[in-house]
Amino acid sequence: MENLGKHVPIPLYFQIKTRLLELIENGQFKPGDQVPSERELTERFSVSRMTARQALTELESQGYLYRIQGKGTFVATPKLEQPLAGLTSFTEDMRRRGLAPGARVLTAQEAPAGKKAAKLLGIAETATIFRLERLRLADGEPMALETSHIPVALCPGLLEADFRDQSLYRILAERCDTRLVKADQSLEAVPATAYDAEMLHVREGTPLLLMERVSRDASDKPVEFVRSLYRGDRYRFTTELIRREESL
Ligand code: 16G
Repeated sequence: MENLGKHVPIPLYFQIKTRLLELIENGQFKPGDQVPSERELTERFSVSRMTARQALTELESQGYLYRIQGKGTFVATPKLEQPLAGLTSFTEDMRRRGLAPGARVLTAQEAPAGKKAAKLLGIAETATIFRLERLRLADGEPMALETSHIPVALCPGLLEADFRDQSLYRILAERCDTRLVKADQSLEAVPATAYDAEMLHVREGTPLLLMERVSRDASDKPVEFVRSLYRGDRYRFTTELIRREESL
């Protein structure tokens, strides 16, 4: 790596970060490779330990690097690219990438819908919903925390299903002949709470991508309201934009 420009108005930590990023992006550092330590960067670039740390910490929080206590800092596998256009299930998404989908069931219960779910699902607040909270895994690694709400009247008996290795969308189709064909979805960034952080194996405060989705069947009936928290360091959402008319 070349020396830093000490007389340019670009912070030294940022210059180091950019150098490392170039090496990752052009494949000289591959996923799993160890990158130079704080001490090595300090010596190599004649900078303070804090400067070297800041470069590594930013790359870590942006998902390019990960640290193993006592071992060092390594290049992370690239983020999963997920198109926002299609209505797919987690199970389908992971299989398509050649990853093994899995889930840890955190809650599976029947309960009154409550205000928000009732409004979004178009049912009474006192109507019973099936509430399923799952930690979604890809090859055993936590990817998302997902809480689904489904009116029990639309598909009774979900409580008996084993959601550790079964797709909710598949069960809805097979048991209740319910197929989801469209959805409204929002996306926003939120910081990980202590609970999210523990579940998703990230640090508290790490940016997560919160998606809220109401999915409907062919008759336009809302079937599920889902709140999904995706790891911001493992996902990149993509979308195709089409310019429909000029209004300049
Ligand atoms: C996806 C959906 C979620 C759906 C789940 C079903 C997003 C943001 N979320 O994670 O709404 O409930 O898939 O997955 O895309 P499953 O069929 O594998 O249980």
